[in-house]
Amino acid sequence: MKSHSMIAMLALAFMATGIRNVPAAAPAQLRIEAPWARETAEGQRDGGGFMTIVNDGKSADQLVAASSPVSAEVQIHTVQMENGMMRMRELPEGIAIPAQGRVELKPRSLHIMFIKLQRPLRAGEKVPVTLKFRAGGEQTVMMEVRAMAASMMSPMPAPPAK
Ligand SMILES: [Cu+2]
Repeated sequence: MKSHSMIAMLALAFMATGIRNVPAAAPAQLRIEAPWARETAEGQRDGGGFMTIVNDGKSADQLVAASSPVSAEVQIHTVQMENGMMRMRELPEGIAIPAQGRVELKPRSLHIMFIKLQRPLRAGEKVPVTLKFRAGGEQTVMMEVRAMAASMMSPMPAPPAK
């Protein structure tokens, strides 16, 4: 009898541990770190937004869409080399966010693109952007608008410095 209750206790302890460590079907847990957008010039049509997406969950997710009240559309872009030139390309499928991984959106790499800005993005302000994830649902972040260097006036990525 004594050993039986010991086994029962061990089983309970094991189950409790199991429950704590296995959020099996739970959706991926996504965190957005340091969201920021680049300041835009008066009359500039498009602008870039950046952030790091951290997936604390045990299942992969996908950033599938984004939107913001400051522009008609928000697209998901990458930058690729084509014939020696860096060109932006829309990613219609979005960006995969691996389980327990992190994906950095940064200048000259993955980014979101504000298409047809309603107004310029001014340094110091924060603009809301709603990110839509396939499994994780929607999440709205405030992107801090940062001043850009004079050499980065164009929203298009410049060719790599030699
Ligand atoms: Cu772009």
